[in-house]
Amino acid sequence: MDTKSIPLHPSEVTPKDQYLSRRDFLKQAGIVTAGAALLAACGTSADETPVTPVPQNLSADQETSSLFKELTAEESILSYNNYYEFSTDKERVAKLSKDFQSSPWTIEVGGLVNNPQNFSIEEILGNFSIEERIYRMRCVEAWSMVIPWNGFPLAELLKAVDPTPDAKFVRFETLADPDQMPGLSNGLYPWPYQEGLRLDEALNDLTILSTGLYGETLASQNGAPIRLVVPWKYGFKSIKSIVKIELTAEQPSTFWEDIAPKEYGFYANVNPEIDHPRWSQASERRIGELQRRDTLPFNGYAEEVAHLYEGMDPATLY
Ligand SMILES: Nc1nc2c(c(=O)[nH]1)N[C@H]1C(S)=C(S)[C@@H](COP(=O)(O)O)O[C@H]1N2
Ligand SMILES: [Mo]
Repeated sequence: MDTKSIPLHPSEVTPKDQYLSRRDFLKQAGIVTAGAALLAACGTSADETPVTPVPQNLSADQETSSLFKELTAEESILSYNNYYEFSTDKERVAKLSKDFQSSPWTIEVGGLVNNPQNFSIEEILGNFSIEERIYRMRCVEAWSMVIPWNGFPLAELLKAVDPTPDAKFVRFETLADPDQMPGLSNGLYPWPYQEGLRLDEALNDLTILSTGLYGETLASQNGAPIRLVVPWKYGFKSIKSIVKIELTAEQPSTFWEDIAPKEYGFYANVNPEIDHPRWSQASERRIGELQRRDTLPFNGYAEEVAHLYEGMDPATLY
């Protein structure tokens, strides 16, 4: 994928137009990679200065440039959130998570690995190179966004801990701190929030750990300081504020499958043809747009991931 850009770590919140002009500035300074420069050249950028493309995968670039035009406003990404540890009310999460302590932070990575490690967030930012990935995000509730994440492939972190041949799945866990997370007092939910991927899904290049979006450090409501992003699956797979990653031999339990196994499965691949028992998944409401859009198989990433499920019954992949 040529969606990579340079690491960006500004601290203040920047609206979308400033983000776009900052990208332009970086392009003029000659410090964006070819993929990002090309998408700025054919995207919505005000500066139409031609750039010299280098040979690369054109279909990936065309894809990226069309998504660039669809970016959801940063304000919406920061104010409409699912994060049940804080609230089930999407519009209250930002306020309730305002004082969340995401530093110091350690992620424990272990289980079936030869080299278990605890990483501080500073070690993660220092050891892995942060790229930009513009991805669609499709919630199982049938709304969607397009988000410019900053992060790095989960595969890089997994390589560092060296999974043993017995490792077949990856399990993730969110912090569960009742002093900071008022939603945890709801004892109906099986805290801590946990998620899982098959190892080959976790190693796919589309799967990232994100530490920011719109070039800014990740906000609490989006899962600071580090969260998973798996763009071909419903949003609930993209677990926030991760404290633990464990390689396992067995398929792990997941938060939503525990609660309602007939409604939310382990795979949760976006599929417009498999309806949720209580609503259709054929179309979606893109936040910031008036008309609904058709939902795409694998959320538009079939080319990259459909091969992972060859021979499996799609009815088991909801
Ligand atoms: N720990 C945790 N992770 C979570 C959730 C949650 O409630 N708790 N909600 C999920 C759901 S349903 C969605 S759609 C996305 C929303 O991510 P966003 O608020 O950053 O857009 O986060 C996912 N990750
Ligand atoms: Mo969701």
